[in-house]
Amino acid sequence: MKIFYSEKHRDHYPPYEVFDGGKRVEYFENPDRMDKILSVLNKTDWAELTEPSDFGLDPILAVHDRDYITFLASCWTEWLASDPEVAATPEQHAFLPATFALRRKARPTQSLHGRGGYYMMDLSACIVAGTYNAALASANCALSAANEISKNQRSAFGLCRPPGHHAGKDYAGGYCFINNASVAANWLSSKGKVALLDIDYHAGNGTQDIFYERSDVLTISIHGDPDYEYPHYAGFADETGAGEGLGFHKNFPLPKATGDEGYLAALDEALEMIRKFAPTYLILSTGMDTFDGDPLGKFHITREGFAKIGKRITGLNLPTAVIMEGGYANEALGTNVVTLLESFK
Ligand code: SP5
Ligand code: ZN
Repeated sequence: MKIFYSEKHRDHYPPYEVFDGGKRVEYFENPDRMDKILSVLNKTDWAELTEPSDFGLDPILAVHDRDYITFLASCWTEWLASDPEVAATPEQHAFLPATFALRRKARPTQSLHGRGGYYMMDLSACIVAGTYNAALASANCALSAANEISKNQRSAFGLCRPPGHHAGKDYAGGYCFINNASVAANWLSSKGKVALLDIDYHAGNGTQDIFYERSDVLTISIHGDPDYEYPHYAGFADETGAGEGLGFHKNFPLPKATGDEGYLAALDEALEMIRKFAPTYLILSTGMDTFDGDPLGKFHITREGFAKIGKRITGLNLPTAVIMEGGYANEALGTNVVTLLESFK
């Protein structure tokens, strides 16, 4: 099985993020996550580590606003040039806005922080020097995996970092900048119907927004109920698509402490919807933060649970691009990812 991976993620390592209450904490979405996954993949005899191809900006701009991508591209250098304190100690800084474009008809104003608050939904998508190149490489890993399954391969894995499913058409958030899975799904959609199933612990708000009015890409997310969990404002059961896309989005908000059994019941419903939709391809947004003991999650999925999840999804018998999203219990992350992938290899 091809695993598309680029070392470019390493330079995207913000020195902190901001939690509720304004608390500065270490950046949970860290490069060590990839090392932990790679070390377990390298022990298997089926993981074929491959550099992604460069697809250029066109497939990314087919999903994201050009001005938003331009903001991502220049944010850090603009900030460095405008603030001597940042220029003196760049490694101690991360670009974040402190004012957000809430529910008003907002526009991205000229100033850098005016654009920041417009293009960012929270304080955990910190931009540093390596962020933009890491995000591009990450999107290329997803596109390369999509390309692989379009060429009759049963599966491929986009080992993407930074993750993508919280990023919308014109905003970053939740460690995500470019919505890798959506870019890949949109790219594949010219070749056939696509279902995108999101099994990250957090609701895939960005993916939901991007495809909300489309009927050619079915999007489904299984996650912690936004009533108690991040991203707080998307992922509710009554959000089912709009216009052409009505009926082509589905959320499964689940209660705190959901374990294997409750999770698999929701998964079975999701898989039934996918069978009825009869897509040509499946994109699997894969977060392992549903794991029992993940520092950012409240579910109790076990390692055996991940094996069952993988087995049931491969029961669809669809060419599948598995795309890495979240998962922060680093010590178990490699084993959990490989356990899930075992069904796809
Ligand atoms: C890709 C992905 O999984 N993004 C998740 C972003 C979550 N960011 C908000 C984290 C809020 C953490 N709440 C504190 C819990 C500490 N026990
Ligand atoms: Zn997550």
